[in-house]
Amino acid sequence: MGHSNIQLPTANFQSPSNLQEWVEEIGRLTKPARVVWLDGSDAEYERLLAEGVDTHVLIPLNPEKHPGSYLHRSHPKDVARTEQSTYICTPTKEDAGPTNNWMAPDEAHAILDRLFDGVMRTRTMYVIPFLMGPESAPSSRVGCEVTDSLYVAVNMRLMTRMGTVALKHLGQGREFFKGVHSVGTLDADHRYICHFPQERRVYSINSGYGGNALLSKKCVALRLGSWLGRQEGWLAEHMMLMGVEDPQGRITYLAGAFPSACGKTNLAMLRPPARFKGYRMWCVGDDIVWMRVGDDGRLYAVNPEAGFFGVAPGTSERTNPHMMRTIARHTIFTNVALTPEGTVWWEGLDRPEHPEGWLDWQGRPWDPARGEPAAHPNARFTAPLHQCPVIAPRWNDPHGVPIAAILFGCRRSTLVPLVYESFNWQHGVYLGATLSSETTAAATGATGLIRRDPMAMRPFCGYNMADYFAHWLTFGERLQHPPKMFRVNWFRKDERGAFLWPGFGENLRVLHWIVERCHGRAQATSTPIGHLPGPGALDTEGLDMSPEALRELFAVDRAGWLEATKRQAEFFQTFGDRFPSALWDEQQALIQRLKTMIEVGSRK
Ligand code: OXD
Ligand code: MN
Repeated sequence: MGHSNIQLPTANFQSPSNLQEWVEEIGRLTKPARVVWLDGSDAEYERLLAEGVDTHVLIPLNPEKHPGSYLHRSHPKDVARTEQSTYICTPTKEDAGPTNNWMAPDEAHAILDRLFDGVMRTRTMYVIPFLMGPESAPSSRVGCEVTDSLYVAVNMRLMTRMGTVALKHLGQGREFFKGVHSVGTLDADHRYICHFPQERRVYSINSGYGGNALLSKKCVALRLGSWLGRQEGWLAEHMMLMGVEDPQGRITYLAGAFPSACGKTNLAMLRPPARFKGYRMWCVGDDIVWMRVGDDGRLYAVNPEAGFFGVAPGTSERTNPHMMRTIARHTIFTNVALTPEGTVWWEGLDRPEHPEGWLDWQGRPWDPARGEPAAHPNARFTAPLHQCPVIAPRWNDPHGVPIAAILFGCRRSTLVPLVYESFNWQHGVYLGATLSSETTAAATGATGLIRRDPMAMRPFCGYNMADYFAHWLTFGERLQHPPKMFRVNWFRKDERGAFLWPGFGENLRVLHWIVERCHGRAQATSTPIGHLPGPGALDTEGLDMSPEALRELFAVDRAGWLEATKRQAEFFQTFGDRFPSALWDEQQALIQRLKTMIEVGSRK
């Protein structure tokens, strides 16, 4: 890298020497034609957008309908996270555990050194310092991503607190997360997303797609973050974070882990149905939380991100009116359909009245008769958090918000009731560790298969999940006032395949019961699997639901659960001796309770 082509940070943009040295090291490897340090200013963002339009990376949308917004089309084979090319590179395979792909650090570095050598020779290398977490928060952490993708650069501007603010936080000589990304040739056969937790580094090559390329998100905030959290005594989780304000003005904060594309975003900004007059919902985040034990022995959480990278299909005025406001301006859309008026469209938005001249997500004329979707099922939007009309006033609070309840949600058409509460923290960890869900389009591979997804973290835990469960257990011991923990499932179906529960805004009925439980007011019935809403405790008035459907939603299927414990045991066994015995004990206790179910007075 000749010094002549390095655009040095300006005087008011002093980068610490350890950061400079690292950027130079990556420059020597990737040999970019140009290096541009990003400061995060508005003017710079406008310049990048203009460059994106000139180079056809971004298509400007109708400025009246979508002010400041753009469409990007990814390579058709680069449309989702690719877990098969994602590696945890710890010194031993056991440290990565059975749920992760593992590669020895030396072997991974050798492959990456070869692939990255000169990869940016004709390209610009953007240097993107970013801050995860609120400004001035001791729990916030700095990272830096270098990338040759302008799309990544503009997305990082929306997703993180980026540029000068991060450098201010970093100071001299402090540790930071290091991310190196190149779109390379987009060759899926040589795609690698490699994490080196011990080095706080991640390298990603041959994909430009969100979760593979916006390294702050899954790679840093979750995979490296979870590893660091274990060292330092905190938790990095795949959770939404919201506040439920009651008519008295009291806000109760809930965090919820749900697998990808299972409705975290819709839940985090739910609009209360008419029945809940005086209630307001406040969104703090929709995808990631960092949680710590506060000085008062309570659980506190922040959203380390500053933007939404949400799934477009299915988002509409009906399902998420607040998100529709959020993405009404300054938004980057990826892989949605384009109309001749310069507006965007996706399945589930509304009924396409006259789709003449529409282009599908690949830019091809869209013919609905062909039966192919106009938008990719994993099409996305990127928008800043502050545009959300119900963003929580405390979303930037350096202390975070106190968490009263943790939800573990899944997408299961059978067995798992609509909602139930754990007996205590340890049982709650068991509910999280046994989460399983039907797969969605957020990752490549078949959809609709049941896979085990503990705490919704299976694709995102940067170390052996047995150690992760143990970390959850000891973390809980430090909480003098632990939150309550719940399992929820909005996705139960009847024999004909129709959803039993209306979902969306009506989920507030479930949240209401949860909040009331947190304040010691709602009734519950004890069953072998946990506390279910007591008779009449869940408000179902005005719902068009048959008594059979309701019964079904709260039934405890003894044989089904006994069978489920066998699948759980198979999973637990994959961790060998490392698996915490406390969770085996929880399972044994459950089996005992199920076997004596009649005596404990359950419904079946
Ligand atoms: C996401 C995911 O993009 O979980 O948030 O895939
Ligand atoms: Mn996610």
